Amino acid sequence: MADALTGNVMRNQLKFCKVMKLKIISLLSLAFLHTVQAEVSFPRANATDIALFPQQNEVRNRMDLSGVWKFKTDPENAGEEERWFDGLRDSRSIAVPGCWNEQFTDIRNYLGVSWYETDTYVPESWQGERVFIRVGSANYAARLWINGAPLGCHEGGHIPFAFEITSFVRWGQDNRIAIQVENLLKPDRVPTGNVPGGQFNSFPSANFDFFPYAGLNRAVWLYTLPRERSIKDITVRTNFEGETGIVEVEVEKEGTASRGRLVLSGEGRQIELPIQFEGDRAKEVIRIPNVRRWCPQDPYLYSLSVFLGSEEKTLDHYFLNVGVRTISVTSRQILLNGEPVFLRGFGKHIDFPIFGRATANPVMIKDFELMKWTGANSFRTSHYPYDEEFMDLADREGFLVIDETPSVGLYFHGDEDALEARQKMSKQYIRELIARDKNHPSVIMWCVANEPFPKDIKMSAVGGGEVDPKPIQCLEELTGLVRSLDSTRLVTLVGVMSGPLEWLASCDVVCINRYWGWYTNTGQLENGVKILEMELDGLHRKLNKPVMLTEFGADTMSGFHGVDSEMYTEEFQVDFIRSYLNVAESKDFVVGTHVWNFADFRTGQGLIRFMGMNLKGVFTRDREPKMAAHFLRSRWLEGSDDSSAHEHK
Ligand code: GCB
Repeated sequence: MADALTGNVMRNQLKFCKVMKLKIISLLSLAFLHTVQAEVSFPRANATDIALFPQQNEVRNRMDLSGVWKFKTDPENAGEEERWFDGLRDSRSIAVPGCWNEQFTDIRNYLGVSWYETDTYVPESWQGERVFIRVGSANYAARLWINGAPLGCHEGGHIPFAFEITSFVRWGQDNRIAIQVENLLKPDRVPTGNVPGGQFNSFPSANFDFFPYAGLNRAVWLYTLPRERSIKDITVRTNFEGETGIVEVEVEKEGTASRGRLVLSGEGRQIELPIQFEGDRAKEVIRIPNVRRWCPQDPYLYSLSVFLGSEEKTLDHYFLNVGVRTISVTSRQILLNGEPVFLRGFGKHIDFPIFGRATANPVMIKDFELMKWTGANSFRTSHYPYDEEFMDLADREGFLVIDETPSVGLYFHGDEDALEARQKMSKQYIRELIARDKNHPSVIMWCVANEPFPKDIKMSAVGGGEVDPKPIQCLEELTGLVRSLDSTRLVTLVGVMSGPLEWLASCDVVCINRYWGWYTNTGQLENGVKILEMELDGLHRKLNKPVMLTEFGADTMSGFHGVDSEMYTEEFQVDFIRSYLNVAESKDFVVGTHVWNFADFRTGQGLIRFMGMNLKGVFTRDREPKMAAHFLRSRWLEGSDDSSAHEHK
């Protein structure tokens, strides 16, 4: 029986791969036409400059530059030579944050060079401070000018970058900020695009399954730091000794200050401790008797203020929320505060009509509301880091987050230089993401890649066979880098269906995406679920680690019903999700189930994406529930398996 199933699996996989390889359109030449190269005059952003989000307090200032900016596309890439950074002519208006593909009617698929410009007044009162610019996300590559002078560049979307602009500022006057952004899809970028023989036959030719929304998708800030002495970074690590919470605070500073203090408050108590620097670092431990532990049922946050200087004279001050919790694994469980926890929730996207992938705070609030409404306690930031506000909210709402880098669509064959460039980018993303998110109690696991793709997927369908050591080495480098930067959290990468299990060996939790009964064994859910069961047992037997289903789901047209549970009907989606949950929950080594996806989302155009949409959401793109959302609520929140009773609530 197992052999017959395996044979069937192999045949179906071959068919799947052939379809995927059909009609590969090579747009490489177009991509390279517009290659923008960094020069000496454009220093690269430094990952550590994004460690602390801008704050307004008695010593720091910040200014949100969100609003309507000037915008102009530059398909010939002539702007730099023509000095567009001195002032855009014949520009149009664009909202920042916002992606250009959704705001205009004529550049939906345009990913080439574009220019943004705004003028901003910098008050005289800021003179004497250090002034920085922080760009929340420029997808994909950006170069900045201030008052016509080149400032710096950054590569990689979905993650902030910052530059000091003090020496360029005109105090008490308007200052012109020009940002050039381009989002060309290339095999040496991460995520990858225009990959010969790539995974997705779609237009635009992304090697990933979501629309490559381009532009300034998150807010741009100006902010100040005290000139002579400032706090550069704070790292908080938490633990317990019995009922006492241990909060280790490491502070990194710049400049001459030699001391400061920590003030932690919560539960009506305040604990104050002096800190003394050795070199640029100070480390102190705060002990909280009868500590309140952060967890989904009680996401309690203590307030921590870090001061530089003396009580009489504050030189710098930064505030953080602190959730006291631990996270660890055994061979069958994830332990939160030493207790087993099961992750129930979703793989998500940041995606909404007109906003595209840009910050949309009401949508963010709604998403948390709806996730709580289903009874979810967890989500993955598939397939890129989300906005800082999103992570703050996860802390406050008690969600357990798998925080993912943008390394989706990785592959390890072909051009060596491209592989090296991708590996470098994946490492850069890890450094940036950990620098940005390391103090969020909600983040329990870093994910270094989604579905890295083997050259010959059929070879490794059931494990065994010859395994190429190169990908394993690349992936181990990534998980190793995470461990060297943060030993207090778990690390994983998410395995593709039929990917070699050897690739998953360096993970703390074996995370897999599975679509048996959808992409293979199409429509035959019963067979699909049998394979899933065999596979889960095999994975745990061989790797002896907890396993998590990070994706499973079925495209479903909202309002589409059938007497028979057929593909695309709401009934099929419920059956699919129910069958997978039943199998997963019957295994004591399965530690979580994330349904793919929380909501329908925009993709490129392609044969398997009707109307350029992935329809696997349990909510529609505008957040209306499908039957599956009611089903999950019954199951997760009310412990019942009856979706029909809740259909029309
Ligand atoms: C996957 C990918 C995800 C896709 C999904 C699908 O395995 O990780 O990005 O959207 O499958 O629906 O095909």
